[in-house]
Amino acid sequence: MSGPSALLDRISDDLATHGLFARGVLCLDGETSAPRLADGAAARSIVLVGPIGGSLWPAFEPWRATRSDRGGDHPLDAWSKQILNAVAETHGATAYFPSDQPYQPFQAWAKQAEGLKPSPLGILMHPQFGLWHSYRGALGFSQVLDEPLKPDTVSHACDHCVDKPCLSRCPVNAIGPAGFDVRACRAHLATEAGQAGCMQSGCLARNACPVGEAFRYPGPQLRFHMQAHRHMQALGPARNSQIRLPS
Ligand code: B12
Repeated sequence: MSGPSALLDRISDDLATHGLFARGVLCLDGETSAPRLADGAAARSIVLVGPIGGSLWPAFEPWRATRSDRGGDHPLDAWSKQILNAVAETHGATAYFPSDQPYQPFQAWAKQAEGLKPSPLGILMHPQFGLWHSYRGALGFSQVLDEPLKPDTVSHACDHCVDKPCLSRCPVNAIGPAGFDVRACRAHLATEAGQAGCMQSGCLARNACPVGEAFRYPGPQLRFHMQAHRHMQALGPARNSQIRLPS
C-alpha cells in the first residue's frame, strides 16, 4: 500500500519502539509562517510527535544510562533528535524540535491538529491524557497529507471542572488568572519546602488535575522534568517574569 495514510502508518511503526506517537497531522496552505523544509521550501504538512503519559521513559532511561555523558545538558532533547532525525531521513521529512530557536508554535499546531485547548496552567488539556502529554518534535513534509487523526470536536475538560484544583494547589500561588509567575515558582523550588514538595513529586498544581490520572508520569520522570524546569536557562524576560496565559 502507498499514499499518505500508509506513510503515517510507517512513521507510527518507527516511533512506537521509542514510546512515541504520531499525535496529530495538520496541513499548511502555503502560509508564509510555515516552517521551512531542508530545501528551503515551505512545509505543507506537519506530523506532531510526542509521548502519551510516561510512554517514552522506558526507552529514554536505558538510552541515557548507556551514554558516558548521561546525554549531556539536555538529554531528552538529544534523545529526541537522535530518533526523529533518523525517522525524518527515512521518510523524506524535515524534523523540528520544541526547544530549538526560533520556537516553532507547537502548542498552536497541537490546537489545530488535535483540537486541544489550554488548561489554566498553560499546558494543553487532552480529553484522555489530561496534562500528561507533550511534544518531542514534528516532521515537516512537502506534500499534503491526510489528516486522519484529526478529531471533529474535542470536549475541553476544564470547561466542566467546577473546583479547578489546579488554581489553588500551588504553594506560592504562582498560577492564577493572570498567568504563570515563573519567578515565584522557581524561587519556591529552591527552598526546603519546594525540594520536599514539587521537586520530589512533581508540580503540585499539575498533579491536582483529576483528568487522565492514569497517565501521570512515573516518579523519576516527574523529578527529571522538575529539574529541567528549575534549571532551564533564562533566555529572555518572558522566561523569568509573569507569563500571560493564552485565552
Ligand atoms: C519557553 C517555554 C516555556 C517557558 C515559558 C513559557 C512561555 N510561554 O514563555 C517555561 C520555562 C516557563 C516553561 C515551562 C514549562 N513548560 Co514550556 N515551553 C516553552 C517553549 C519551549 C516555547 C513556548 C513559546 O514561546 N512558543 C512560541 C509560540 C509562538 O508558540 P505557540 O505554540 O503559539 O505559543 C503558545 C505557548 O507559548 C502558550 N503559552 C503561553 N504561556 C505559557 C506558559 C506555560 C507555562 C506554558 C506551558 C505554555 C504557555 O501559549 C501560546 C499560544 O498557544 C514550548 C515549546 C514550543 N516550541 O512551543 C514549551 C512547551 C509549551 N512547554 C511545555 C511544558 C510541558 C512545560 C512544563 C510543564 C515543563 C516542566 N518541565 O515541568 C513547564 C510548565 C510549568 C508548570 N506549571 O508545570 C510543553 C506543553 C505541552 C502541552 N501539553 O501543552 C511545550 C509545548 C514543550 C513540549 N516539549 O511539549 N515553558
